[in-house]
Amino acid sequence: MQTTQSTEPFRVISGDGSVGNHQVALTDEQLVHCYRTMLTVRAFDDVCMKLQRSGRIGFSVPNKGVEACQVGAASALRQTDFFFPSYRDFGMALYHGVQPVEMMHNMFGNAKDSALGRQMPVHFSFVEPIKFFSISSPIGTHLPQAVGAARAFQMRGEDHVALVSFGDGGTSSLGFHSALNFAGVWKAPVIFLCQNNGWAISCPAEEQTASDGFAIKGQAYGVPGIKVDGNDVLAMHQAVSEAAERARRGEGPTLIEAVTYRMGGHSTSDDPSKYVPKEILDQWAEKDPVQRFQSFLKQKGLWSESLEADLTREATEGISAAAKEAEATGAPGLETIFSDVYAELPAHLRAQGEAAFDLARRKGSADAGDGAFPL
Ligand SMILES: Cc1ncc(C[n+]2csc(CCOP(=O)(O)OP(=O)(O)O)c2C)c(N)n1
Ligand SMILES: [Mg+2]
Repeated sequence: MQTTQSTEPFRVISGDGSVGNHQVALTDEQLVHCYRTMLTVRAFDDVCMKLQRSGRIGFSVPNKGVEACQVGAASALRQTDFFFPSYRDFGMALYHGVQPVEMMHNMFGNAKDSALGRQMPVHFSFVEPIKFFSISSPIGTHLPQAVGAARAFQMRGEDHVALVSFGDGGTSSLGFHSALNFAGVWKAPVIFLCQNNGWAISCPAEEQTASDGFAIKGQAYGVPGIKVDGNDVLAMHQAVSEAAERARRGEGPTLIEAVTYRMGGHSTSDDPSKYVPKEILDQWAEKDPVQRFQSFLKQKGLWSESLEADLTREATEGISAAAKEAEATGAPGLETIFSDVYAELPAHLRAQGEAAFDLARRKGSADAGDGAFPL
């Protein structure tokens, strides 16, 4: 596997879907599940975009183009491993069995949201069926958290692995450097997954760093780096599997640079047509990860038109039903503003709470607003 900007990333599935002599490690059932998850990510994005544009939710983050990174990586890990995701990674949760409706509760910030509306939309956190840590808006803060968790596994003699996922922009954060340093020194069982999707909002990856790509940044910390085709589910699966095996053998962390492309906006607050060159977008559309994986499934004899129709219907109907259910679920109670932090509420918060409840009793609770979000 290669590390530098100037070399080609590790790839398994060619443009026509063939894999040559490569041994496919996933079962047929797992391969179809990868495809199902990618289609579900697209359906979730699509519905959320419509919900946001019609003012029913405040914000969303598109994943078009980066589905193979998330799904390939998740398919290489166990449900008992720990995920420290970025906001473009919910395919990892879907792959391991989190239900779309649980995600939709977060998008609406309702009473069934695991964060009770205290987080932004797309900032999911789940305890079951996987340990999917609360997504952090501040870029790079979750990398040291993942190393801390990995260090704890080591000290307790557990064989879990922590996977932390972040973007090309995330490599400029302080958290990236301190996390790689500690992980290298401790040989912590952590996988750093840098999804180089070409952009950090409107800053192109080539202006993000003067180094020869991102995988090479591990060298300074004694962490091996590899560069992988992030639009290739099987290459991602293999790279993350090998990194996880290394970590479980006690050989320490790996930095994986997954080369991919963000084919949509940064978020629903962004207009990428202002800065993404159309000809580059067209080139990446040719490498669409969902199409590539579909071509592979065809070559393997696993794809049919009826499978496509069934999976598409399952994804779109499932997400629409989830959105309806989440929209119909009430908002968290006003008292939840004050719960879950202190075992005993301090006097000043008690006084604030009483004032808020009194106001609500006299004036009624605030409604959900007009959907505008100040971001
Ligand atoms: C510490 C910090 N600085 C700036 C921001 C604003 N911001 C939000 S997303 C983002 C770009 C991140 O780009 P990248 O890490 O490449 O991830 P991508 O969005 O491409 O997946 C920035 C600068 C932030 N959230 N946190
Ligand atoms: Mg990026």
